[in-house]
Amino acid sequence: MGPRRGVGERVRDALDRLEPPPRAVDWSLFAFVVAEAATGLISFTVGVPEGWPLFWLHRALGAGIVALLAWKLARVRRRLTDPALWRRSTALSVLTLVAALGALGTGVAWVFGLDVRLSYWTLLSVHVGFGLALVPLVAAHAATRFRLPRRVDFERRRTAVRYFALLAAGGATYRLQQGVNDALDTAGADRRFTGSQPREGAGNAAFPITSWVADDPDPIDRDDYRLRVDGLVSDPVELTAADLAAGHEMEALLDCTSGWYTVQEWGGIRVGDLLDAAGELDADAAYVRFTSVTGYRWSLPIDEAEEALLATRVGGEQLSHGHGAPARLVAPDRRGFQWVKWVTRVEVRSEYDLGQWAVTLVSGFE
Ligand SMILES: Nc1nc2c(c(=O)[nH]1)N[C@H]1C(S)=C(S)[C@@H](COP(=O)(O)O)O[C@H]1N2
Ligand SMILES: [Mo]
Repeated sequence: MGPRRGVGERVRDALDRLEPPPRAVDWSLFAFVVAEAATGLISFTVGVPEGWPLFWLHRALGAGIVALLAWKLARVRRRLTDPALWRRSTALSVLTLVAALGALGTGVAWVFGLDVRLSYWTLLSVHVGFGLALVPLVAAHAATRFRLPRRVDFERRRTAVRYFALLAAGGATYRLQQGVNDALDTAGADRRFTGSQPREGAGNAAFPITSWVADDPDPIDRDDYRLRVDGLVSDPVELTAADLAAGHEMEALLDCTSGWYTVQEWGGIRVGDLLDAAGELDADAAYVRFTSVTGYRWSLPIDEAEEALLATRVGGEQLSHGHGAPARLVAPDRRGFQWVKWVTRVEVRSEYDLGQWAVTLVSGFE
């Protein structure tokens, strides 16, 4: 029996035992960062609860990066603190470190329920910014000191076990952290599986007005407004705002990728009924594309689209301009960026619209 040891010492011992060889740490950091960017971006498209493992993986990888970065910093510390060892590439290394700490710090703070806004940006958007900057930085940093991974670095059977342990520890940390949130009742406690935090209340004022990137059109005059329903239909039509007030209602949850969600009662017209107004569907009809007055657009498979709502009302009020008046798409189980606002065209199509991904990023720029 040795002398009793403190918790800190034991954690350090456990970390020492898990530590992979230096080159494996470096390559793992690279791989984990790429995996974080991938899981982070893909998670933007996930709105159904069955997608939860992706969010857990993102958190576990993040916790893994904390450990990998700690090992790495312990090893290269002197290259940063001793001016005699500074090279031109040191500046890049420091920049990469800053981006990594920024991404980790904002990620952890977000998980703890911190809900600050930096002017237009939520903490989660800042996290995304750091994360996206980190990928090219890590790639450039790796290129300045490029050493191919050797098989021996990863070969030992223990390596796989170590990585599994690392991810499991990451998952466990997150689970533990949830307990802390619940106990302290922080804003992190009632977030969704996507990490989004609730915005309570009903109607226009209850939730933020968000544009994905730069969309900011002038208000649309209700009397001049026309909605075109066309594409693979027998009788294309133009409808007025009054035509859309069909009295259909639906409760649906809007979950924005900038980190908030709201449950609202939406009113308007079922898209299936909207399409009926344009006659028969062509046999090739497979998608319905919703296009905004700004050009912003998104498509849904036709079966899903028919169940969606083109909303003119929210929480018993007329939809406000900021929230997409005269009409916006309500697409249950889809992330917020797919809920097209200021819809002026509904088009039935035979093909998937790959271009929508680019358009949602650039629409609104002159
Ligand atoms: N035309 C258009 N529709 C849009 C957007 C946009 O930028 N342009 N932003 C989307 C995003 S990112 C979200 S989260 C929701 C936000 O809806 P809200 O502003 O009513 O809260 O609208 C979506 N619809
Ligand atoms: Mo969003």
